[in-house]
Amino acid sequence: MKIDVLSIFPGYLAPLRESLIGKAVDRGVIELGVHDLRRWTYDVHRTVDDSPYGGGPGMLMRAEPWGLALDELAPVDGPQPRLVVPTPAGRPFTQALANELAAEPWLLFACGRYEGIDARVVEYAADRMVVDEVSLGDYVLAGGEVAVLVMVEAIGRLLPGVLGNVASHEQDSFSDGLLEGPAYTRPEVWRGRPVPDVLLSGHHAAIARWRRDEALRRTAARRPDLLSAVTLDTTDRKVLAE
Ligand code: 6GU
Repeated sequence: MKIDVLSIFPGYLAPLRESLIGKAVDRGVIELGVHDLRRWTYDVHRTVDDSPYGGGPGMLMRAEPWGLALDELAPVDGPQPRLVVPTPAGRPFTQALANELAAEPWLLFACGRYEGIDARVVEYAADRMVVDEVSLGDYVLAGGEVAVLVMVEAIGRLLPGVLGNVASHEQDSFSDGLLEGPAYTRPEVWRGRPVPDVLLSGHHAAIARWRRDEALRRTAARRPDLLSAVTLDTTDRKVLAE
């Protein structure tokens, strides 16, 4: 997968060269390009922002550098990326959207400051590429860069060969619509706290049932909104009624 990122703070994207995603970049599974938007400014001060028409606080990003950058990275007569624009005004970033984006051959992330980018940039891009304005949640970040780190990590770990253990996708929180319950490793007793007996029993069906019960209880306690989308059988309902 090709991933390009446009930002006025390219250094903010350095963590994409570390750890799991960094290894995928080193191995060529992800072809990463991080680009300084100021490369497409031509005034002496390399200006990327200006005050909003109609007044109001803060600054907006000017359309001009964005237009030039998009035209150079994705020429109009060539293949087009899917453009992802992080913004608190976007649609929610979910595991389902991560799965969908992981199936794309080419993603281009456009990082703006939170007051945003001149609205004509997204309109202009949408004439030739699929554009998603995406939000991580109901809070405001100072810019899109950290959101891109989050999204690229969520997407990158889904790419074939990036995670060592492919089966672990199927056990992720959200893959069955529930939060994952607690997990334990050695020692069997730590500071007086034992691992739940069932996990040492070797009884695989009982372990699976216990894990489901814990996932159900945790989801009911922390994210009851998720339960309406989950198919619950009689056993599940009994556990939740306890
Ligand atoms: Cl994706 N971007 C910014 N700038 N702020 C956010 C966000 C994204 N999601 C929540 N807040």
